[in-house]
Amino acid sequence: MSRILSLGIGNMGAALANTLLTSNPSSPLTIWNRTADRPLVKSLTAAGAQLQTDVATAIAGNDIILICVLDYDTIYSALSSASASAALAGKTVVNLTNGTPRQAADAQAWFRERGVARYFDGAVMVPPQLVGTPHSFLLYSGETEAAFTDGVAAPLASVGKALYTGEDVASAATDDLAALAAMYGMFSGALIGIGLLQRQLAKTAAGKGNNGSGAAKVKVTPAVESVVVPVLTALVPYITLIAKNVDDEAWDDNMGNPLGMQLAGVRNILQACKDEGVNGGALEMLVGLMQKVVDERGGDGGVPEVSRLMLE
Ligand SMILES: NC(=O)c1ccc[n+]([C@@H]2O[C@H](COP(=O)([O-])OP(=O)(O)OC[C@H]3O[C@@H](n4cnc5c(N)ncnc54)[C@H](OP(=O)(O)O)[C@@H]3O)[C@@H](O)[C@H]2O)c1
Ligand SMILES: *[C@@H]1O[C@H](CO)[C@@H](O)[C@H](O)[C@H]1NC(C)=O
Ligand SMILES: CC(=O)N[C@H]1CO[C@H](CO)[C@@H](O)[C@@H]1O
Repeated sequence: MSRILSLGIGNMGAALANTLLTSNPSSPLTIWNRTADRPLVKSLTAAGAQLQTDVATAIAGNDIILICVLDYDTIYSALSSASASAALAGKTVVNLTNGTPRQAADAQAWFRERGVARYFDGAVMVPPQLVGTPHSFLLYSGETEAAFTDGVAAPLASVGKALYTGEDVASAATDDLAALAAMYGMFSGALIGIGLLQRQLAKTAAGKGNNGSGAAKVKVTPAVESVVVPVLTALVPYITLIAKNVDDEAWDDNMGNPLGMQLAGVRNILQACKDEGVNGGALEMLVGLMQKVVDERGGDGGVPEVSRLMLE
């Protein structure tokens, strides 16, 4: 049975540690934290986790070193001590800290120099409150799928459904950032939409004589719930069609939505933002790229061709 050490007891580290503890009460869990007197640390020790204040001793006594921190400079200096470095030899490190693909490759090299037997880089794809529930979902990459299945999949099964993304240690971070990029694009568009809704609702309220105080009371939730969310939900699968046309370089397939028509639509959003006093900056760059494709090839193609201009 693998003994697990959890390094980093913030919101996410505590959720991971808590799930490991409760799902397998017979197997001990060691935790290490940078800061004294964190309520999260105390609740874990109360639940049976063993707190180890010396990081080298903590590493030496365990097989799987699970890392989930926010900022890694000090953790590197803690792990760089001669005793901690020596203790790392032969261990399995699973790093669930969010980072860039390049940082994942650098971390792999750093841990390999210290004789770590296996280094996996991963990402938690849900917020802490969903860790350990049926919705929980994690990405892992590095080494081989067989090494992942043999050494890590079972001991960490309780924290969430695992997707092994590939032997390239950078692949989990890349997949994670691709999903987050899509999510933040959705958020930035939603914030523009909310701004337009607030402007219009405030005018409606003012027209009814609720001047001043009326503006503070406008509620965008009904329009977001009844219009914005259903439209977005229906369009999410469209991203797969975009991806397929990118893979096939099927630039002429407009999927029924020619770029020229879409460009006019996005220009309407930006014009409304100007008219009403809403910051539409997040969509300006997209309009510029769509216009460039239309200038080069006309307006009959599809949105996927914009991807050509994204690689700088
Ligand atoms: N929260 C989410 O919704 C979510 C979702 C998916 C992925 N993640 C990822 O999970 C990771 C952790 O996030 P979190 O929400 O747990 O953050 P958090 O609650 O702020 O916790 C940060 C943890 O990192 C430790 N830490 C920070 N700098 C350190 C250092 N230099 N040396 C040693 N320990 C250090 C903190 O220790 P101290 O207690 O000593 O400060 C704390 O244990 C991030 O990579 C994040 O992107 C979070
Ligand atoms: C863990 O992974 C992140 C993201 O790949 C990386 O930036 C960091 O340097 C790694 N190591 C530690 C100790 O956090
Ligand atoms: C290394 C370190 O600071 N460990 C602390 C972790 O939290 C516990 C309980 O809050 C402290 O007693 C440790 O000193």
